[in-house]
Amino acid sequence: MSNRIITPVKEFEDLLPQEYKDLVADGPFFAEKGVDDLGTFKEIMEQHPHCAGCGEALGMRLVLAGLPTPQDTLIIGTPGCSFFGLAQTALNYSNTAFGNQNAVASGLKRMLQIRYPDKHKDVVVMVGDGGIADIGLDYTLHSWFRKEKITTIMLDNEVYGNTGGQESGMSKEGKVLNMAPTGKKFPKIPVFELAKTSGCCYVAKVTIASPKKIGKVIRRAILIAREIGPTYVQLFTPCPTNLKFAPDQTLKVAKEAEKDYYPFEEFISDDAAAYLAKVEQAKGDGKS
Ligand SMILES: Cc1ncc(C[n+]2csc(CCOP(=O)(O)OP(=O)(O)O)c2C)c(N)n1
Ligand code: SF4
Ligand SMILES: [Mg+2]
Repeated sequence: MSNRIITPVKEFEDLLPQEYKDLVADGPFFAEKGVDDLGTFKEIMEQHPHCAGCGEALGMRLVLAGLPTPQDTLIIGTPGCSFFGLAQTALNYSNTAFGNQNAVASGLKRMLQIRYPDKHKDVVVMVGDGGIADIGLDYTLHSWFRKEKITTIMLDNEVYGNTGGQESGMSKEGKVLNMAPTGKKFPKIPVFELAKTSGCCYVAKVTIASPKKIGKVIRRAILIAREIGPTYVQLFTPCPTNLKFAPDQTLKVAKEAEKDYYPFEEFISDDAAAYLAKVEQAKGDGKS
């Protein structure tokens, strides 16, 4: 994409909202911006309709700030709370039938590779834990088996937030939820481990309590998906409304989880590590 596409023609400039003009003038498009630069540029997602203290909203904001080339990124979503914020971002975004996200993303990526053979178009799935670990698990795993060059990001709030609190495969064992009154009966599904054994070349587990790490893993995941194969990032984004903690405790909850059962983990295949080293050496950037 060229910046001519987003730059308003003189005659229409007055008609565009200030938000748009700010994005053109100070946004992350065609600029080397990342999580470390937050506060110095106009962000892709600044306002959202999520509940106060929503971990997903913060997670999405950090992921979007970490995209290496947002102007050439397409986000694929599915029903769930993430849809609300993502549908109003200044990015190409498409929603799918629940659970179909990795099938749709696979087709889109293949089509873009044919249409733009000399360009990287980053296709990024960003959906909830229910969308990946439950209803979309088969499509997700098969996209990994097929080695589709897409990045999958799970916003793991350990519940079906959008539909009022059913248990998800990613809910913790024993967790009592609005619609799991006697507690979840089995442990979190090991999607992180499945990703490693199903073909992903880069896999990371991180929480919203570590913004810099999010920036780093998103960048790595997207660069590696361009040339080597599928990548997966599992991001803990706790939901105050359904996990029933005060909205100002979200970061504390994430930090405690990080110290306990949600530690930072990263897996990188040998070919992905070699590729990443080459890309970063060529760019001479310190954002790895
Ligand atoms: C085929 C289908 N089944 C069920 C639903 C209803 N539905 C919408 S969102 C959702 C749960 C989403 O949970 P999750 O993926 O964890 O996302 P969250 O809302 O927690 O972010 C469900 C069951 C649907 N839209 N389509
Ligand atoms: S229900 Fe939970 S995940 Fe959904 S918007 Fe509210 S806080 Fe966020
Ligand atoms: Mg969820």
